[in-house]
Amino acid sequence: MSFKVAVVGATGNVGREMLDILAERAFPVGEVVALASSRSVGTEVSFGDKTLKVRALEHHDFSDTDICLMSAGGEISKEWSPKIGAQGCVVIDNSSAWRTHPDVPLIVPEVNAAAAAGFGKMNIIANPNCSTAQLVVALKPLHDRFGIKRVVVSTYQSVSGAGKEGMDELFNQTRAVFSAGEIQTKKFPKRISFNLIPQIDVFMEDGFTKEEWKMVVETKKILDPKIKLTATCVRVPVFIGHSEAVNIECEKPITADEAREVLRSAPGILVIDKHEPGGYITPHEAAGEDATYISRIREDATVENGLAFWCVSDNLRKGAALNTVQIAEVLVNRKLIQPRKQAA
Ligand code: 11C
Repeated sequence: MSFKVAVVGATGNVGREMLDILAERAFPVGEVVALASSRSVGTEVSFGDKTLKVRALEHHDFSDTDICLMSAGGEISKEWSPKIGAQGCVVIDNSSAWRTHPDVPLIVPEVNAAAAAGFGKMNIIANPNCSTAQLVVALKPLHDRFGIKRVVVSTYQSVSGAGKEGMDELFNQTRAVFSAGEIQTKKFPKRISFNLIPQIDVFMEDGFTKEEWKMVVETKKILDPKIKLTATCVRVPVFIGHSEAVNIECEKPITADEAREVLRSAPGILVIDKHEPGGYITPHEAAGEDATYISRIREDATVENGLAFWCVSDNLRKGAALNTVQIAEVLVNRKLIQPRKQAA
């Protein structure tokens, strides 16, 4: 059994990762179509050992495409995902456009795979924000065992979360520092090279940023609406890999050893936690990997049943492309979709 899969936004950071991950994980594809806006038509992208020529989204007929992996930004998704879904193709969307819609499941397969079955009203499934995805992978096993009441999280987010322009800005500013050139600031609100910025996305009325708000509402939708969460999201001069310092308060007593054991046997997680210099994971080591890494696990005695830990993952993979492909795997493995056109 094989599926026709379209990747929209195929020339972007995440779109290219989606193609790589489909090939790496041997997703059962009969045909893969790389799509983007008309200005990228003809650009070549890799899919395993093949090269695909990018075609125009607006000219693609989705009536025999089974799955569309969409990573083209919120505005394109708002316009196109419902149209593609109406043609019977299931859209797995990486943007924030549909995440809070009541008829759209928001899925992290290690946490709430069963909810994917609810895609039928719109044929759209949403992929969460990168900073939420790795957090809920870590919280889920702890919540199941100890009942998390409150989470305080501070993020250290890489520039690739802001796309290729964000990566270029860090590179160009760093080069300018060493060559006494002019530091130009375009993508980020302040200089990012040799600096950090306590603002990701726009400010909301209550003083939190939209990135911080997303972490709250998405964690509630994916994991448990009763969990209280407060976040401070910070951009750091790292190319790939988001890091998070997490404090949780639980209903039941929790020890660091118990938490380590629970996390070690949970899907998608690798615990690297030696109490010695370097005995933890940094974003540099997580880049290019699939796991969510947990380190620095320790009891937090300042609150009842408290625990602190450090959580790192590749934001382009688990935070975006990998999670999207894993959702497609859930659809196939749970037989929630069938190929519309049988291979000859
Ligand atoms: C960042 N987390 O690091 C953002 C990027 O809602 O999918 C992803 C935004 C989103 O800038």
